[in-house]
Amino acid sequence: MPVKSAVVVDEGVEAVKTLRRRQAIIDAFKDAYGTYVSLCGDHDEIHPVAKTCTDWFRLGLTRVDAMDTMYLMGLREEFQDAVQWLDTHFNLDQDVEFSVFEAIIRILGGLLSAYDLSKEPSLLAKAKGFADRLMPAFSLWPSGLPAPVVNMKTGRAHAHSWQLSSVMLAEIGTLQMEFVYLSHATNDTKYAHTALKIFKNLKKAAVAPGLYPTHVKAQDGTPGNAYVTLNALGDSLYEYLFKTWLLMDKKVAWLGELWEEAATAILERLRVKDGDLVYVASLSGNALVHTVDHLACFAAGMYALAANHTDSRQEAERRMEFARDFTFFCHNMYHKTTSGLSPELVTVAAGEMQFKNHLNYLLRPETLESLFYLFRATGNPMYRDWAWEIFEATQKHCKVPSGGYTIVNNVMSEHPNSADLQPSWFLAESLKYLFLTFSDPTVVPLDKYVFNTEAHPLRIFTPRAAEIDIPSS
Ligand code: DMJ
Repeated sequence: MPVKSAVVVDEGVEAVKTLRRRQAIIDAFKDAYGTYVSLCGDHDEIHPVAKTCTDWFRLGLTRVDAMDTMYLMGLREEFQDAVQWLDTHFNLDQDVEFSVFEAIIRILGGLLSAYDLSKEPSLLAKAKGFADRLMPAFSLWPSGLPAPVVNMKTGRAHAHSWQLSSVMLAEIGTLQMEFVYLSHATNDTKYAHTALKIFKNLKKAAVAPGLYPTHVKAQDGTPGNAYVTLNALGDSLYEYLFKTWLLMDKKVAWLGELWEEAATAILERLRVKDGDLVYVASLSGNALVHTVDHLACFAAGMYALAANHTDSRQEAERRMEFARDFTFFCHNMYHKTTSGLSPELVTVAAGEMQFKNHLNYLLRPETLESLFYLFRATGNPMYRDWAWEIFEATQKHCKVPSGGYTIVNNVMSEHPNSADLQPSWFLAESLKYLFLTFSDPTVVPLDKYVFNTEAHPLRIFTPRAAEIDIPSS
């Protein structure tokens, strides 16, 4: 009996601690969002120190990106205000050029997820209207690969001026989730066909089975270089191969095969163990490059989720082991710095992480994302404690006294200085993954939802035959 009651007390203490932490995360969100709305609510992002505003879409980006987070946190008044704001301000007839990639993951993904959770029909209508403005991007080249830039009003699509003949891997492979979901929700197959065709032709771009280079030739989709990475430029293509397959309830077999091939190749060719450190290197031709971007830290969570969807028990264990080891690596990108915040990247030499350059912290989500998946997969409270450490370091160094949060420079300093920007992904992703890490697993259950790369959860669905039957032309 005494033993049993001791356990009960411990559980109670743990539950109170979790509740307190969750509330602190909600308070941080309210501060970040409230500061944005009061100072820059008609703009995209805020510089909270200077109290100035930035626009690139002119669509209230931070609000759109943050809507599903507020919905999940139970901030329904804020959510309804956001729906109303969009009804009067979401104007697509604006002569602005923007990144198709960013538009899809943040605006389209944000609208679709907010629609999925709330079933507010105006959000789906806006998502469809917005996607239609992006469609000209897919007609610039015979390959059907998207042009990286489009003008919202005129539909003029074009390449980046510094890179006319090729497109980045992440830009061609980070739209399929949003587009297949949109087709299913609107019963209009054109988005799914446009998006799936890119994956259907992806093997043309491979430099080895399952490995794709950061640049692909825009005209015909063949390799533009021989650099393979889960860092910037490559990362989310691999994520979308896996998650698009999951989102369509694993009904598209060829997509599952593409993912399996990539998942295995990454562990076989890019995984490195050096001393206590396990990480994903990049591949330049046949040479490994031992630089790990914070961005790549999403891969730990991806493999934890993938382990649950892997038929071979041995391979599932290998994936889970990598997930645990790489999460430990990403945790140390924070834990070993002076401020407790991670730099943008580390290099690894002789079993040690080197913190030498790119020492800025951009309030990025990827490590928190992996900690969320690892906690869901294992229930080990250590992952909650690691997530909390990051939250505390953020409170200490990134919270702006007058309101909001900012990215900072020099994480190896005891007092990193502000670089004055509150990125929309801090509200869309970092705070959402934190909140979910301290919530019950029934909040966004992983057997019913898949998160896009901007942390927007989309509900798994069974595709209609017409959605996955891609015309051959
Ligand atoms: C986000 O926009 C997305 O997570 C994207 O996949 C990568 N970069 C940022 C956050 O770091």
